Amino acid sequence: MLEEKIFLKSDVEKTMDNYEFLGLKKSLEMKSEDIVKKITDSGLRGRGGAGFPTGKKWEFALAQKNDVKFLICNADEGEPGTFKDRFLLENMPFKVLEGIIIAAYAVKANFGYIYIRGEYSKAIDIFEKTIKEAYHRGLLGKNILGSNFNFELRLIKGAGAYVCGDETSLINSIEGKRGFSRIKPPYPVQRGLYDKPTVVNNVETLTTVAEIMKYEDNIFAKLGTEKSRGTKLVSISGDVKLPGIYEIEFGSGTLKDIIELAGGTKDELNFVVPGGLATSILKYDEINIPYTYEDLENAGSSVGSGGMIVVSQKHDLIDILLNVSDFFVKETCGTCFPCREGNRNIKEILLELKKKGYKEEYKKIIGELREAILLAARCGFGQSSVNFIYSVLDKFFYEEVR
Ligand code: L3W
Repeated sequence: MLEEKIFLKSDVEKTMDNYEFLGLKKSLEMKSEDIVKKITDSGLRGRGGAGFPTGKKWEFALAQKNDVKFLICNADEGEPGTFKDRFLLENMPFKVLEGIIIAAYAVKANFGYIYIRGEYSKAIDIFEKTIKEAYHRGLLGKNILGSNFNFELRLIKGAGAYVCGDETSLINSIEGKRGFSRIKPPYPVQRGLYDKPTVVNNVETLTTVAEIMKYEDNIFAKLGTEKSRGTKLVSISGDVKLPGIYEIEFGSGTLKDIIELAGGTKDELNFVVPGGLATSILKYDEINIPYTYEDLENAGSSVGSGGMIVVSQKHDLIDILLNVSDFFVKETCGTCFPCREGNRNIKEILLELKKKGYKEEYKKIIGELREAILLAARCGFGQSSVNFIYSVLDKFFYEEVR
């Protein structure tokens, strides 16, 4: 039976008095370059969904010689099925804060923001108090913990737009503009907030950084597989008996094992969404694969955000498709017309499917729309908006037998 591997969830935080900020203290004694190297060597990849190597992003940022740089913690956790950042913000806010300060020091950013999803009122409350207390204790502001590093951190509440989880929309939103995505390149590390070099990292990524920096040895790098290092928080929901947050060492078990760890399915399994609605589904007979970036990619899906949704056979597939389609129609920011109009068209097709029954041409048209959106949408959110719908159609719908 697969067991959780506790790395990130190691400290129980109650008050700042009993939290040591060991990773931060060690980092402040190191040169920025050495911290960046340690994170590069750790093999940590971004935990927001795209999996970009964190050390590489920091290398790019450190190489920028601007006087003003920004560090943003992306806590706009809007990916359906994903709630691991909320867990971290509510239960381990000091470690989240620690990761933010370490990252800022490593890339030489003196200003930062944490952008928290507006619906996360408890997390916002906790983090507001955390920031206030951190200023009081010299963890934020001038000469942090007696060093010559200065860092100011502000909290921003999101206003309920899914697309603001995209780093460039999030940056626009902080600037007071509409949450529209920007064209990349330039990447935020080159030109981000107020056109200054900006590192945007996810909550889980930064929290993991704090834990990595706590140890002399790079123990994170020794966990997991060659291409998927360390552990990952998986938030499991849907038709499992024990939904919740599980910390999984990459490669230590299969998707099937993870479902069993979460108590198994309530009814006969139909399919699994491995990493949030932006990822393609895997059918009940495709889940006997190790939980790693490489194995999920080989299977045509992705680790994504770690938001695993388990779906049993008791649900109507067309209703699910319509529900998901509705989400993307509402949440597309509308800047790129293939995403805006494509998602609207897909909904129309699904409504027709519900009324008249399945036709093979539906899959073909939705496949072409997916291709067009993938080519033309500016942001990863738009580009991945049809993955779920197309993969369900592809794997479950045939004209002869439905
Ligand atoms: C510098 C290069 N930076 C890629 C960076 C890029 C981004 C990350 C992944 O986007 C969306 C995006 C995220 N020089 C770079 C570079 N980067 N090449 O790496 O980018 P990429 O291109 O691999 O993926 P993408 O599909 O275009 C993905 C966002 O997803 N994301 C989600 C985060 C969500 C949360 C949350 O819900 N709280 O954190 C994760 O990456 O922002 O918009 O940073 O700039 N040559």
